[in-house]
Formats: sequence, structure tokens, C-alpha cells
Amino acid sequence: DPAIPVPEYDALVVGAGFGGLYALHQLRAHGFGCHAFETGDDVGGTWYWNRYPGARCDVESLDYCYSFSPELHAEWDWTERFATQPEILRYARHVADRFDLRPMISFGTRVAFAVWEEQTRTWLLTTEDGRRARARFLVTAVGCLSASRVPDLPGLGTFRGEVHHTGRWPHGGVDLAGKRVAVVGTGSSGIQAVPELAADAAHLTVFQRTPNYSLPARNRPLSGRENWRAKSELEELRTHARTGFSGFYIASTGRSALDVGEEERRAAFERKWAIGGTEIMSVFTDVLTDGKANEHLAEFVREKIRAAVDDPATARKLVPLDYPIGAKRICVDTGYYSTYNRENVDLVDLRAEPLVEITEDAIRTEAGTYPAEVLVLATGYDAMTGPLTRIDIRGTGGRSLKEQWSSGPRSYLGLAVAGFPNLLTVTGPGSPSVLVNMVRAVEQHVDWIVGCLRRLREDGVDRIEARPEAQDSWVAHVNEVADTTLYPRAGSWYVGANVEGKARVFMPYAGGLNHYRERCEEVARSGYRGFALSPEASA
Ligand code: NA7
Repeated sequence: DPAIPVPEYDALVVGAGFGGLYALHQLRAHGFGCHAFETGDDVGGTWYWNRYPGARCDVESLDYCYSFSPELHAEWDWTERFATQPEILRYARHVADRFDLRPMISFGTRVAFAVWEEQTRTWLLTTEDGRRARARFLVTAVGCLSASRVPDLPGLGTFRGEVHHTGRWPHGGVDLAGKRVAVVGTGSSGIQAVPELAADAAHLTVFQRTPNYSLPARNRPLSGRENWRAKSELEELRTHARTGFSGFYIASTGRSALDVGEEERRAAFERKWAIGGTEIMSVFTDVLTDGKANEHLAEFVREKIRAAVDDPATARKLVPLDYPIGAKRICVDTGYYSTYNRENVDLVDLRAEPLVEITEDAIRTEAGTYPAEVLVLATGYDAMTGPLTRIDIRGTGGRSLKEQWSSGPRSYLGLAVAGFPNLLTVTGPGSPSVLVNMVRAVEQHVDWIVGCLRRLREDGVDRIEARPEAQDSWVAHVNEVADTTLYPRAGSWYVGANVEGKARVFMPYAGGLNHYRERCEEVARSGYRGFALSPEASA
């Protein structure tokens, strides 16, 4: 209704997960009028939606939390080494309440269009339910793994039972008792869910397309003492975030896996295997960059998988042979492999027997028919780009972001896109976010963005746009760095391989959070080199 006045802000934020919450907090703290739209009915983003059984973070709790507020840091205790989804959601809610962020958020509101208006130099947003809002700046904090993806499985629409994607799990839970359950997908979500589904269901059939490498979490309760120690170490946490490659505290031998003998290498792997979690990936420096070094660890993990699974034929299906460990995001599990020793669990290898169709009550492959009453889709996400391209974002001259990115995303620093002035993307493609500690990445991005908006305000600049040349050279750099690693050697969501028809481009920046941060800070210090500012800032 054009008669309804459109509210105007300095900045509009899309999303109220970890990124959006911190963006609101910082924008308000620096005097920017701001508001956020959030699809979910509460804060938390990923941790609001991912309620499947077994959903947990694969980063340790003491690292997967904000570092910006000493008070927040001092008052929050984590109960487990790897927090469950409900606990992380409680934390996000606590943050929203503690900093009084809720009044700035419209919940249950999906942004459908965002249109840049050159005349007024503002973004006009329209929500799915027809509300509008306008702002000088648009800050997207839509997450990297929020556009859940239901693949086009033949016959899916004819299935009579319940179908649930792990990333859209019903809030009341799903009653699996006495039921035959099928799960498609064995990424992190499938691997976390399978042991829990197997325990609840009468029978579980797991449909695997690509086996993954998974490491034992060795999850355990955290003691008061561990929490207390973590509280006294906020400065160390911040230092790792600033100086570390990954933004985590990581104990490494600092040596190449090829510089030590077989016995020493094995002992190092065994020590880390016993500790659990992902530390084993960084015990040597070159596991993700040198094929031979990688193969040593890959073979070590394959042996562990073979040893955990009783039936040799099942074990053979579960062992990944044709890509380096870590090239797809490494999984962390609790009892995944041993679940296949249960009487009520079967594994179907879709490479050996491709899926033919889903019928009313079964999944049919070339080799058999597997009855099911509940179908769990652990089929992942249209990662990094999907959350942005699912909004119809229009830049200068009405250009569509989705079209502009049809042969792969191009951005400057993962923070801005040429042709889309005053759009700032928290953890956009081209940023290191998904390869490093996500919460540290989010804090860095938001701090940079808010620093930028403050500087523009001081200088009377109301329009900032990435220059195409700067964007080209950043994209080239992202590719160059990716090519020094083993990441591009697997068909992962990092390269868009899991989505049919998606351009194969390595999306995240693999050069480390520390180097990325330096680059961003240098750009800011230079008066935003690579950006066109107008009116031009005075010296
Ligand atoms: P992932 O890691 O993308 O895993 C999705 C899984 O679903 C993976 O095993 C896919 O096999 C499988 N998949 C996808 N489409 C199909 C079709 N059409 N047929 C059969 N199998 C299919 O998503 P997750 O949710 O597990 O994890 C995402 C991230 O969240 C994770 O990396 C952590 O960062 C947290 P594929 O490997 O593509 O052959």
C-alpha cells in the first residue's frame, strides 16, 4: 500500500543469527538507526532451524561464542565440550535479551526483494508479506548454510510418509518409535543424526552417495574449572582470533607430516584421535596442502573406520577413497561408524545401486526396494550464495545479483559486490568464514563493516561501491590461494558441487583469518582502496 509510510533507517540487517545479532549491537552502539528482518520466529539462525536429533556444533563450545563482551564472556557457562543445538540457541537468546536486541528485529519476516535506488542512494526492501523499509546501507547476515536444499529426487512428491529436511526439522520433534526411517545424505548433518535416528526408529536405512571422513568428537561435560579457566583467558581467545590462521587455538607440531618417520607420525595421529575433535587436521602443517601428507592421515582414518565396523562389506562402503581428507568439510561424530553394527541399521551405497525413484512407501534403487515411513533429507545447502540469491537483490540499473553470479560468485573481500552499492555482506563468498572459526569471522566482518560506515559518516560519504578491478583481483587471489590447497579436489559444497547446475567455483578464501583481517584493515587504512566513494572523501 503506497499510502503506508516506509520506515527509514541508516542500516537494514537481514538475519538475526550470530552475524545479525552482533551487527545490530554494533550499529546501534555507534549511533546508526537500524532494524533487522529474520525469517525465523526467534534469533539464532542455523541454531534456530537445525533441530534434528543429534544436532551439535563441530567447533568446541569454548571457541564457538562471542568474544566482544567481557561481561557476556564472564557470565556464560557451557555444559559440554561440543554444545548441542538447544544450548547454542539458548546462548543466542541470552545474547539477544542481555543486549536488548529484540526490539530491533521483525521475526517471521522474509525479505523477498531488495532494490537499490540510485536517486535517493538507498535500499528499498520488501518482505514476503508486503511490508517495506528503506535504508542507506544494507547489511546481509544471512549465513552460509541457511538455504536448505531438497534435491529433485524422482517421485519424492508421491511419498505418503513424512519428509523432513534436517535444516527445517519440526519444532515439536518427530516421533520415530516403531517406524522405518530412511535418511538420504551422509554429510555432517547425516552423520550426527544417524546414531540418534537408529536408537529411536524400528529400522534405519542410510542412503549414501559419497562417504565422508568423520572424526570422533569424544564429547564430554565441561567442568566448572574449565569454564572458569576459559573466562580468565578472554585475552588469549582474542589473540588467537587476531593472529591465528583459523581463529581457533590449535596445538600443532609445527612440522610437515613428511618430515617425521612413520612411527612418530602415527603416534601423533593416535594422540589426537584419542583427544577427539578436529585437532588431528592441524597436528602437521601440510595435511591440507600436500597430497602425500594428506594421504597419511586419510589412510590412518580409513583404518579406524574399518576397525569400527564389523561387517567388512559395510566398512568398504564407508571408507572414502577418492578424495583427500578435509577437502570436504571434516565431520565430527559420536558413535557414527559403530551404529552400522546395530541389527536395525542398513547402509545403501547409491554409487553401486543408483536411486531409481521414491514411491508411496519406499525408496527404490537399481538393486532393491527399501520400505520407509519417514524420509529424512540430510541433503545439505545451497551454500554461501544460496542465502543471498534467494532474495531478489537488484543493484545499479536493475541488475540481478543472482544473474550476475550465475557463473559463480564474485565479490570484493567477501564483503561487497561491484554493481551493488552500499550492500555489505557478512561472511559473503570470498571471505574465509566457513574455513575458520565462524564466530570470529562474523565478529571481524561486522567490526570492519561498522568501522567503514562510521568513516563514511565522518567524511560525508553516502555511497560506496566495490570497483570491478578490485573485485577481479580479489577473485583471482581467492582462486590462487585455493589452488595451493587440496580443497578443490573434492566435489564439496565449497565448490558448489552438491547443487545440480551450480557453477563450480571454490567460494571461500583459504588464506587464513589472520591474513584476511590484515588485508581488510589495510584496505580501511588506505581510505578504502578498491572502493569508489561518493561524494569523494576529502583528504
Ligand atoms: P552436506 O555436507 O552438503 O551433506 C549433504 C549430503 O547429502 C552429502 O552426503 C551429499 O552427497 C548428499 N546428497 C545431496 N544431494 C543428494 C542426492 N540428490 N542424492 C543423494 N545424496 C545426496 O550437508 P550437511 O547438512 O550434512 O552439512 C553442511 C554443513 O553444516 C557441514 O559441512 C558443517 O559445516 C555444518 P555428496 O557428498 O554430495 O555426494
